[in-house]
Amino acid sequence: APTIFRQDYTPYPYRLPQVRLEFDLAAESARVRSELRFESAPDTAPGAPLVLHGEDLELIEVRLDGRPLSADEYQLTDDTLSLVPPGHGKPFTVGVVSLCRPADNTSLMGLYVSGGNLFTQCEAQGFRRITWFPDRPDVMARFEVLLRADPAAYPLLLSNGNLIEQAGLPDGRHQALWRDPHPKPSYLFALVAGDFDCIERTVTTQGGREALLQVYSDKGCQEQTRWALDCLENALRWDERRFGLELDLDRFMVVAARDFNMGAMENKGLNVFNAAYVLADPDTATDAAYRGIEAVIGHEYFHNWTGNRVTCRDWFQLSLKEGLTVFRDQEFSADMLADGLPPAEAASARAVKRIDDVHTLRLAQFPEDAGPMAHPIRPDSYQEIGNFYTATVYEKGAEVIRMQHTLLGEAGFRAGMDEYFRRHDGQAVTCDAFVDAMESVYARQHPGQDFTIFRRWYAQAGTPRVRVRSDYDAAARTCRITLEQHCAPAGLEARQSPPAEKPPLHIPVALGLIDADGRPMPMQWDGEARDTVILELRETSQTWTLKDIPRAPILSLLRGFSAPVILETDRTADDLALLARHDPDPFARWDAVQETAHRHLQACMRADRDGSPQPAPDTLLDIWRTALNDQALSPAYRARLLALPAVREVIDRSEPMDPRAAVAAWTRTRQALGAQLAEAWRAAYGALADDGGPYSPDPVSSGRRALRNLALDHLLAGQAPDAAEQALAQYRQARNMTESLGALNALLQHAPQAAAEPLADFHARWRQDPLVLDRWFGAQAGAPGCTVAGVRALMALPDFSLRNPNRARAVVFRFCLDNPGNLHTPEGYDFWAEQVLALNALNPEVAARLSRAFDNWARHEPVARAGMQAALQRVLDAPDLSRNVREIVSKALA
Ligand code: BAL
Ligand code: ZN
Repeated sequence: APTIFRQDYTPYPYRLPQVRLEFDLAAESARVRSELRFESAPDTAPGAPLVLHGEDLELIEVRLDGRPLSADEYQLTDDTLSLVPPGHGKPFTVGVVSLCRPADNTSLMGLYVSGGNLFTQCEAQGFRRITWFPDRPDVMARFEVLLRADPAAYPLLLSNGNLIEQAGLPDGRHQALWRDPHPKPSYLFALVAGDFDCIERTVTTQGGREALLQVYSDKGCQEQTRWALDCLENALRWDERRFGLELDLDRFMVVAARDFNMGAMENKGLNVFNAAYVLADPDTATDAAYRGIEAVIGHEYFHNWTGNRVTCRDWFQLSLKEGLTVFRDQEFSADMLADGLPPAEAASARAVKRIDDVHTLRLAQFPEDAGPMAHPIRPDSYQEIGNFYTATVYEKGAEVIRMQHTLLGEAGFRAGMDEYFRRHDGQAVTCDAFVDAMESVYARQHPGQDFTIFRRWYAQAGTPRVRVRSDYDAAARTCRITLEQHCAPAGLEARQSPPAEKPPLHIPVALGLIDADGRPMPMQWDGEARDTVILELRETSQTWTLKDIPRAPILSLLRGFSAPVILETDRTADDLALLARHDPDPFARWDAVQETAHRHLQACMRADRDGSPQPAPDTLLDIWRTALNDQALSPAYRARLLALPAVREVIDRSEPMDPRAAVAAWTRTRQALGAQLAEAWRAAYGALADDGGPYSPDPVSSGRRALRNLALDHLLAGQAPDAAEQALAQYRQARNMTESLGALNALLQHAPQAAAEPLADFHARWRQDPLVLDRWFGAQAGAPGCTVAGVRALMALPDFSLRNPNRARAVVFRFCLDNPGNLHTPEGYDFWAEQVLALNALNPEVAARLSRAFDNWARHEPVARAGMQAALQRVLDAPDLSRNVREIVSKALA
């Protein structure tokens, strides 16, 4: 497949102010008639060729200004339709009639069938599977859309914008005309046709506009959409409050689809959602699912400004909207968690969200940045843009926005956002346009300084490492702190010869000091005493001297995770233990516990390898015991402090990566933490019992459930005598899905023989509910007792289908990502290759995601490395490989 380069961008030669589309919809075949009204762009040479994109379409007719064109008046390739417009420089109209086949579309890109209804997914390049079009984000048009269909099969006909009219037709069908007042690129187009339940609410925006909010779902699911509607209104209010951004539509619709490749899609005024991010009630959704819905509803809603009103010039700029919108949804979730709590508890609630987000970044993005697919948040090239909806573009992109927030402060960031919209509302722009707006504020705040160095975050791949040295001078009462940065060539950078130059980045490092008794030590900074200061590292190495420091300090570094970097420090185990008990910054405190756990786990793996005795987890035990018993800490926060790093993180840290050794070390450590703290776990389990009130997903009660489930898990891990009975009792008495699933998971992890009965009960109870059944599948596929034979048995069940992405994720992905002990076997490698190829034939986007599981094969120990390499080669050698999968595996093997 050809590689597309960011540097090759050229503007589209025509403007497209107005588009009219007519759809004759049926599942087998949809006929689309388009009328595209073009104008020459300012620099267009007369008669410049007009190129439209199309994929898997049957072309019926092409017209130019109403005149049908003969086949020799246009050129058709596999994916383009080109013609030479009249050279008179005046507006002209191109009309195309074509057919697509929704029922045959298993890729879930373009127009497809799900649960008997019709949906579209157009980002990034799905619109070209619907009709011939300049399918690129910098071509923005006003859309008028007429939908016609059989009212029995498709009683509801939805598209973007406002419903203008609806009527019956003489042939028994009906039609609906929609007009979107806002110009938009084709990737934001949507149509939905089918039979749905709907709940709705009218709200008045800050500026006095009445808007109708609606949530559509499968028949019978209405009661499960109330939380989503509440979240939507909360998102609308939050964006008004925090950013002064108002809904610009009379109507905002969310529709749940059972089959969806991603989480959701921000189509203008008609968001289409994976049902997993819409449907929730206490019986069927966990606390985490409630929070996930809030985050995704917020995310898509916030795109209405950051993405839709100001969109991307080209797909290399994806992080312009995604990094920024992830940052916004993270802040929304944090504010919702903290809402109404007293200040100290609010800070802890926000920290819990920050911890979860950083955990995700380390789990998904750090390995990406260390592998063959590493790319800057603004990539320079791609073969298939669908492969670049990555943790780097999204999560690291959000960190890059967050650093700008840190450097500017809340008020400065808000001023930068205001400036961004003032300059670019209604435009398709680059990441630089955003940084320019932020820089204009920063330069006012810091005369003589700019973001020249900061911009390198958009251009460099790889996770930077920051080495920290400190030197206390008791006589002078000074502490010198030296920060040194380094970022190894990553991804394509590493393949350049000579390797790419990587000049230093602008890295904000939040620093606090505590003394040997755990007390904060304020620092003199800008003429005032501060507990936390931001060191702005801009050079390869820089030193700061802190004055009036009365005692030797212990450094609390990267507070709040102020930059997406890896720290290298000479902090001792004692320093970390002190921070783990006393750091007033809740993020840094959690990180000190994580670092202590990591050090222990790596020591266990080393001991295994050397055949020496296993180290005792004494320090970790002490820290955990203190945290577990510390009633001053919220249960939600304690649940984070007491979570071991995920096995995948432990694998990622080992050199060479050794999955089976990491699983062994992790399992033994959890067992020890369970057994040796059994009394404390039992006390916590008892104290955190449900108070019998009605279910609420609020942070306090969900925090209690999280810690209680963790206690149960550790009691079982430590083989406490009555733990399995306790889990069975919890399952039987559960009053919500968080409790049921907590019990089921704990049993499957540690006492699988006792899990048979609740598993059968769960299946009998929930087999009609696809999202809950996904939980049943997922819990089993991720359990240590699930071998390749086990996962194949799950796939042989009649409830299993590879065509439904959620089900594929629950079983195949869950096994390949969360069951390293069983994946890393010869049968596991065969299984992975087989599933990548099976998915490749159905759904290239989903297949490509699974193919990423072996990204870091070359960093593994020899046996795993050879097995993964052979499996990758088997995939690469297979016929009919999609562009998506080919890009991933060929880069992995390059
Ligand atoms: N734009 C694709 C889905 C999302 O990030 O919201
Ligand atoms: Zn997004």
